[in-house]
Amino acid sequence: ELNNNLTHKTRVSYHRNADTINYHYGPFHPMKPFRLRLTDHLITGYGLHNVMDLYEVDLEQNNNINLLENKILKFHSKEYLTFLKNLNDNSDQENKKYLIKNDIDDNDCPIFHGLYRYCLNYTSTTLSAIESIKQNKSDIAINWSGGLHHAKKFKPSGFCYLNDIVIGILDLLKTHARILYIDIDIHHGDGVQEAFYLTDRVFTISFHKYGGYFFPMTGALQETGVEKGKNYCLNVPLMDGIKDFEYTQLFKSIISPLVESYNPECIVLQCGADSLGYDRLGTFNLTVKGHGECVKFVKSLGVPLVLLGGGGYTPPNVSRAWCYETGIANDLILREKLPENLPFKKYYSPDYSLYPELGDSILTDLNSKTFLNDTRIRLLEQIRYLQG
Ligand code: TV7
Ligand code: CA
Ligand code: ZN
Repeated sequence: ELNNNLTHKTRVSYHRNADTINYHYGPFHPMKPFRLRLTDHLITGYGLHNVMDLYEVDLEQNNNINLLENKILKFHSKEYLTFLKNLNDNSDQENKKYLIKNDIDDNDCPIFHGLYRYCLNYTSTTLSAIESIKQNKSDIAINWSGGLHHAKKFKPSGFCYLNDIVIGILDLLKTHARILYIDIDIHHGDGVQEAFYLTDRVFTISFHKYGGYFFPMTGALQETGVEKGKNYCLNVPLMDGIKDFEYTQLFKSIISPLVESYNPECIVLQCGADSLGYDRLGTFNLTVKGHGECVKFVKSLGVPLVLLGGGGYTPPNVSRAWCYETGIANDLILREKLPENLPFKKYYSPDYSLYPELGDSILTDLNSKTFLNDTRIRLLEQIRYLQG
């Protein structure tokens, strides 16, 4: 194997923005940017910041807001970007007009203080990660504040305002011919799928819960792309309660032949942590180790990799998963016992472990063996169309 981790350390870059963690969607809203603070404390607690290239993304120091806005406009409409930019200066009536006209759900996507700044922060941090891959400065580039996969051209959706993934991939397409996008958030990656539905240069695949009016209600097995993009999109609809073994087995058996056939020059992996057991919104039963095994497997393929965050609504578990996966990127196995002087340590009680067991109060696995097998067979059939 050419990409030999025994002789060459994986070059990992960690892209973060000190400001993003300070924003609030509102007191009852499940999306908590605070989970990024927990994640960063855990990562530095384990000393991982010492083994990676650190990029502190700072909008104030970056005098290229114009350049950033031009990249955003490669996907989002001018009208929508102007709306986001002027939110705080506009009258409430003007804002309400845009919300109604575009059927925006402002419970899911509230207008909170500093919203535009928050959006520029996570988007510029994803672009920073993309840039280090474009310039071949890293093998793996990480931005846990990104991965907001639902945002649409004209409007926010499902807690996502700017689609940093689409914006990032469009930028990466300048240097890379084929990009594979993998999404393990429990929700369907509809915004990213839609953006690249007509092209064969970006292959999108999402694993998600499907059925029973679960948001965003798209992502059926039958959605596989159109025109030039036909067969360059896959969906893996799943039911409640799927566990590590079944999920990782399905994941590997699909991703392996897919990468073999499509031969991507880069992989963008959205690591939404709401697929973990006990998530406040999710209904799967993955453990930190099971979720991380997907990341480990993708890393083992030896293709340049961008790791992004996404959903995740039980903050201590989100931080456990993303810290563990930062370790995986660096070929490090982290000890189970959490660091001694960890801020917010009480959030990790009673186990104070990086890999807590799920316990007995989990949801029943509704994915039968036959259902999973049928799903796998159909997906493998789709992948065979790729060879021509
Ligand atoms: C990537 N589920 C985003 C996932 C986006 C899910 C939804 C909520 C929710 C919103 C709240 C809230 C909530 C307990 C949960 C059909 C509706 C039902 C709004 C109340 N509590 C990602 C989006 C999803 C907002 N939306 O993939 C404020 O749950 O199901 C829906 C839509 C209409 C709107 N209502 C919910 O993980 C980052 N929202 C409490 C307060
Ligand atoms: Ca998904
Ligand atoms: Zn989600």
